[in-house]
Amino acid sequence: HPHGSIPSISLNQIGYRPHDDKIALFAGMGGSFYVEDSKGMKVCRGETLKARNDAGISGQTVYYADFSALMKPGTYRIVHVEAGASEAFVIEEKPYKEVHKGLLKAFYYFRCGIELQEEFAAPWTHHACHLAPAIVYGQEDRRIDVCGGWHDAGDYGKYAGPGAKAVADLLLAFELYPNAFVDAVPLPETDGRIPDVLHECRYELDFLLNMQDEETGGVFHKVTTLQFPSLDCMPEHDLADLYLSPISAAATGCFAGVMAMAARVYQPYDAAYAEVCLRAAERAYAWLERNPDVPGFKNPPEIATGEYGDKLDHDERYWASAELYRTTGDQRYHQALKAWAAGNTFELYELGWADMGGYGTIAYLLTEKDRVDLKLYDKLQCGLVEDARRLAIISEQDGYGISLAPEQYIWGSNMLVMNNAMLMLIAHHFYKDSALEKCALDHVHYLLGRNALSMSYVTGYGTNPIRNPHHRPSVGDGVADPVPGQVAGGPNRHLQDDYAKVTLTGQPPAKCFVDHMDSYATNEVTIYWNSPAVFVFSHFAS
Ligand code: G3I
Ligand code: 9MR
Ligand code: ZN
Repeated sequence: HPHGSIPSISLNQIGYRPHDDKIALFAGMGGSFYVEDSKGMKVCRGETLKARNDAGISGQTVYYADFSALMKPGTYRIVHVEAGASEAFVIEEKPYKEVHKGLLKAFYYFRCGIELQEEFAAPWTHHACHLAPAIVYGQEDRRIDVCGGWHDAGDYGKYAGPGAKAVADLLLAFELYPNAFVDAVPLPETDGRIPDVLHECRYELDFLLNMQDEETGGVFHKVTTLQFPSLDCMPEHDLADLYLSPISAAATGCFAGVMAMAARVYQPYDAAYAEVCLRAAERAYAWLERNPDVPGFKNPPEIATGEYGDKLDHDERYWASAELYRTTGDQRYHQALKAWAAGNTFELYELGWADMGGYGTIAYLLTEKDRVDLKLYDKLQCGLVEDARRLAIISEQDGYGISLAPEQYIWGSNMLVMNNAMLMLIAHHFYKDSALEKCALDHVHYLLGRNALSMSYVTGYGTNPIRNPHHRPSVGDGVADPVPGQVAGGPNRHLQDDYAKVTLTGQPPAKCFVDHMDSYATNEVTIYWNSPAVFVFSHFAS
């Protein structure tokens, strides 16, 4: 039989744990299959059992090849008797350990303002970048040093909201799954005392602290050049003036949330730093109180970089009060969060860069039970599990076992995939519902190749990973392989870039993805697509 990958077999390209369900998917064709070991011995055989019509999402019928009975650790291929064989995958106790580490290491590669040295970055090194102080937009003679932090994405902007989401996901992963972070990444700061994930988050938190206006306590929405540089521009060559866009309530609210969170998490390791974070959170909160009703952020006319517009700041204010309450126990914050929760003006379970209510809800649900309003607590907990179960029900109907409706294959759909898995795992944390855990794992399988394109959406991991992300260092560094461990945006049915328009018109939603560097609306990478993936993989790696 022919070896080599054919696109109609899709599975988790890294592999499976011995006791997990193991299901490969055949697109458009059922029939007999067998699994062979690395010596070519057939170790199990079967018939595809059920088929799911996935017409509205991937445009095909999907057949299930279940080889869950195979539990012996080893390296295998699955062979469809007519279509051919998959690439090799493993069955082992901890198959996701390396990819988990890679997803976290990606944040180091996103670092700005520091040289990425050979010892930690080889071969993806670059010089220190974006070192000049930034001009405050509208106050041209005022400059502020906001060096450091992570680049947002394939571009070199640094945006407060997306940064706060990314840090929040990583800190939550550490709070819920500390065992997943025992090994060193390693990083320049690795000291064997403070877990590396906290070193990495501090790199961004220090930057965010500089984004807080010393005069008012408000937080600048973003710092970027006026225009995006060319796609092959290395960060150290991006020398155009940097501008701080105006302060926004959304940025200030999520800054307060993530700083209050950091104050709690860093307390046992560095009490002085925890204090700095808490003071910053309180100053941001005071700004919010002084500015109860401000318009949402819009790019100033000269600034053409990512807008991250957000019309509604109630969710960020809710998150800030929930986190400050969890950290300080001050009833003032408790009253505020109860009022926001009762207001019904925003979603309580969203984990996006714009809709952040979920972080407030999670903070409250993780508060000691003797400090909460039990009625509200129960309401939020029931709502969370209902939402998670709703996602699991959608997944049961889906050809590839995930929770996205057809209209949710949008820019950054892989964030929704990982956010949904994260929400299910948090519900599982409270309810120990193994169906939710299994469903979250199906989302892992999707990200690592069990999808309509049989592609791993994580650079450097899996047998058929994306290779050409819209990521300036990966384009400009002269290294053949892209920077590893980065999650691509994923299928986007709205075809919002020219390359996608030309190549993908007419494709079903889940196939609106192209592994080309010009397709920024499907194949860019960002910190906040990586961060929920770190959370989810932490569960399965710990
Ligand atoms: O949610 C709506 C949906 O209700 C609607 O039906 C659909 C139809 O247009 O759109 C959905 O909104 C999309 C939105 O993302 C959802 O978050 C918009 O179309 C889409 O344009 C928007 O894309 C954002 C994109 O910037 C353009 O603004 C992405 O979320 C966001 O991740 C991305 O972020 C960029 C930064 O601007 C710059 N840095 C890189 C980064 C990643 O590409
Ligand atoms: O490279 C930019 C990418 O990081 C952004 O996410 C995207 C949307 O804001 O824009 C990209 O820049 C493109 C610009 O919008 C249009 N001309 C081509 C640019 C890519 O080379
Ligand atoms: Zn930089």
